[in-house]
Amino acid sequence: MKKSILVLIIVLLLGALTTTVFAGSLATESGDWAYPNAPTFTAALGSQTITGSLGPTPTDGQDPFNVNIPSNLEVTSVAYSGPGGPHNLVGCGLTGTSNLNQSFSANNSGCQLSWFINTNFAEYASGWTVTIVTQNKPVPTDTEAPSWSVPANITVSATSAAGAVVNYTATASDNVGVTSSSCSPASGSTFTIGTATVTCTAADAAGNTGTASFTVTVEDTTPPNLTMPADITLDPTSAAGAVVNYTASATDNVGLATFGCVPASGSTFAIGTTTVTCTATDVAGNTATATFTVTVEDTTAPTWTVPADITEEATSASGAVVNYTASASDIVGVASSSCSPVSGSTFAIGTTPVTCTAADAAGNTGTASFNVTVEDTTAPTWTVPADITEEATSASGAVVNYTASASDIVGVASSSCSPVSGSTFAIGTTPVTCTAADAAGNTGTASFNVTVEDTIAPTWTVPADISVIATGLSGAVVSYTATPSDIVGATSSSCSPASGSTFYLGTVAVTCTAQDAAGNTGTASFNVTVGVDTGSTGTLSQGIENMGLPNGVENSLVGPVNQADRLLNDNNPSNDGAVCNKLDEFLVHVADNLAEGGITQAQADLLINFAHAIQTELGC
Ligand SMILES: [Ca+2]
Ligand SMILES: [Ca+2]
Ligand SMILES: [Ca+2]
Ligand SMILES: [Ca+2]
Repeated sequence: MKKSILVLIIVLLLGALTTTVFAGSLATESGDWAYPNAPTFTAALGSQTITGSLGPTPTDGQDPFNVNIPSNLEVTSVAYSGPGGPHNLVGCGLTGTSNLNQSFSANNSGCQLSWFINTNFAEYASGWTVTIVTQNKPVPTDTEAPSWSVPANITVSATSAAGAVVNYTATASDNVGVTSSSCSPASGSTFTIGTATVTCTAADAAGNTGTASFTVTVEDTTPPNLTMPADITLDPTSAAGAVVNYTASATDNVGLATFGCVPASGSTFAIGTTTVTCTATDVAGNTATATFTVTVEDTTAPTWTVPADITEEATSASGAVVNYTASASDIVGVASSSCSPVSGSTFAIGTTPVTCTAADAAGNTGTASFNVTVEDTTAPTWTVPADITEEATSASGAVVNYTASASDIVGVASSSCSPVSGSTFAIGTTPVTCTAADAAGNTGTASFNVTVEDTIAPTWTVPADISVIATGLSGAVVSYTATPSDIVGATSSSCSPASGSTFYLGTVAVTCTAQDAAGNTGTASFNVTVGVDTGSTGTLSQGIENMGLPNGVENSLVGPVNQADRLLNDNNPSNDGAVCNKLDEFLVHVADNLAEGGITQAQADLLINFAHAIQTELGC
């Protein structure tokens, strides 16, 4: 449907009354304009704008034409000129009566004035005018102060140490109009912690003021926020546990009063799991706690201090008792420890590993080992006799027995001496050398001397004393047998006087001397006694005759001797004394002959001695 909007004419009247004229014409086209595309009319009225429009919906064959009247104006009259009419006017105090140039009472401000035109628009084609006269509404005497709508007391949580921004809505209203209004502190202000009073003041044009107040309380109801480390696990540094440092912190929206953790960072935490509890309190007394755990666990095995490999000398065939020191240590503590074989054990000859094992209370185990070597480096020793001196038992020397024994700490594997005991040792000094070996190849030797010597002098076998009767003036030849003997052997021997010698009257000792190679000298003796025949003087007389003396001498000497011999053999013992006399006589003759040179001194001596011997035997 096509429609035409005609020219809007605005008439401005100065003074108390203002006339507004809406004038126009409508298109002749039949039909209606569609709601809401109704034509709009606008006219300025002073600084205000009055708008009008054709209503949207035809009613009862009419369309409303609406004009909005500002509230500070009141309509005093309305006039319509133009085609149609009269038209029905409603609003702003009209009561539905249709007339023109209608006057209004003064209390119809802020209303909508409408009148209704016919829907036969063609009749308005020639133009029409609506004239509205208004006047400013009289200003009444205003004694009513503005009033406030304020919120109830407000309580909010602080959002920072500065407090909190608080928004609120406070509205002032007035029977006439609020000319100014404000609240302090304003909405959106930052309210500090605590309670503040907001005071609102409003004024109206008549100078009336209205106030209201309410309180804004900012309080800290938010507990501190705690930042905890992750749970901590570590090894102890001593039996007491470990010193653990950690970082825990707290923040608060307003401010912290206290913060602390138990146990504190830097404390010594015992082995096991300890819960650390941190507590923070803010200045408002809100408290927060948080926890984490510290686990101290021993994962480190004990360590050993063991000796270097040990080498010891065997003390018996079983080996040797070996003592050693090995100790285990652990950061926390050694629960058990031992070494095998234990110190003080008897270690066999050879190399034996010693293994030490220790455990801590956490079950960690540590081991170490070292070797113990027992060896035999000691040679066998000998017990040999002192040098032996024995007497030769034959020219070959002597059989010599001795005792020599070898011993070894571990054991003698072989031993021998040379020459062996029981050997025949030659005269002289013979070294005996003994050698022994042990299983380890160590050899020990010793030696001593065996000396076989001849200290025994030769002995003699001599006859018993020998008595013989002189066979001549010189005595008698005596033979005997004397035999030396020596264990080893006599190297020289002789008897003196020798057998076969002529022994003179009387007793002579025969001395025999023998020597062996060792220089030992053996002697023996026996007596050889040459006596005279007491029954005859024949030997004397024969001796004289054997001297070959001149006859006279011989006769003078033989005469008494023969007489004596007759006296001896006359079987008359009473004549024996005469024998002595005859021998004395003989001696006189000897002396005489000697003196006369008939015989030599030597001859005389022979004769004298022989005669004396007979006398002695006879007991003269
Ligand atoms: Ca807080
Ligand atoms: Ca440990
Ligand atoms: Ca040995
Ligand atoms: Ca000898």
